[in-house]
Amino acid sequence: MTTPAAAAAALDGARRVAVYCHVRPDADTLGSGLALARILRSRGAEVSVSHPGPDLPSGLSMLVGHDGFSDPIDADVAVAVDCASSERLGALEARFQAAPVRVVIDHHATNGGFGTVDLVDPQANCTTELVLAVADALGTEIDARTADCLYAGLITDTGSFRWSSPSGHLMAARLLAAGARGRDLARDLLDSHPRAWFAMAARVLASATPAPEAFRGRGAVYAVCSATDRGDLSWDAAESLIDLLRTADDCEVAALFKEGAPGEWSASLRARTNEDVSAFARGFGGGGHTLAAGYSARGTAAEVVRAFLDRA
Ligand SMILES: [Mn+2]
Repeated sequence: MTTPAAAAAALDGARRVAVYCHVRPDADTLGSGLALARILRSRGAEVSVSHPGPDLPSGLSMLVGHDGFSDPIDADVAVAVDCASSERLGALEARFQAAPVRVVIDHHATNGGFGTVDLVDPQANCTTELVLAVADALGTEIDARTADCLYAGLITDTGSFRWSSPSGHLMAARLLAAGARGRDLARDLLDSHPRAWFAMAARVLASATPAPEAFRGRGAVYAVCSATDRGDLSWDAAESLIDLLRTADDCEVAALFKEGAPGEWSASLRARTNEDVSAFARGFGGGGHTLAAGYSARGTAAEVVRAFLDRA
């Protein structure tokens, strides 16, 4: 795996750059993509930022501003941000792979590299930390709006600094000093829900079921958010529920099964101390971090839960 300087060298002088974010985009992938675009545009490049959808999660309007997202341009250099594997690019995967130079910027431990230049550092708190390192290697100043984008990935991926390394706190200080709107971003990204969310959250959390034998007796708790549970709420409405489920103090692992289109599920896994849920998720074709991982599954809720319990 390469250094920020090597990624910067691949981007230095590129005239047309297509930046790609991952499917079911979160604040880290979108903040990374938007920040990198601002950095490269300030150097005169033409840059597109794209994501495979479904659509933008809520709370990001402050970041998107006038910059926005578009279809990928034909580029000299393609960049994938926060994607643990090329499959995470969804419908945009082939488009990314067609670029002559492909830069991967990511912090997932399960990322084996799928670019011609792979900047993959599992020690990084978030992908935006690596984007900042690339900007520094390019010698580009971080303006206030770019700082917003970078800060968005940092607060969300560190659980509001609960599990940040020292470098994450230093990065936060630097971004806030550069003009990042920390309070507003925390409110929009972490502390905002439509009123209908409360009833949905109550239903899903009330369905939480313990599996004390799972993970060699360390215990798991799981809950299901079906498309019916979600109702008219947007696809990302259930994303934050895993942060409530994982507070169960008698279970090492928390699992949340979220239905997108009927029969299509994404599973979020969290471990409280040291169970390697990324290894578990890899068994289902997924990946992530040691204590936070996920995978996709198909079937009925009962089938998806049964498959999980059979291996847990
Ligand atoms: Mn991330």
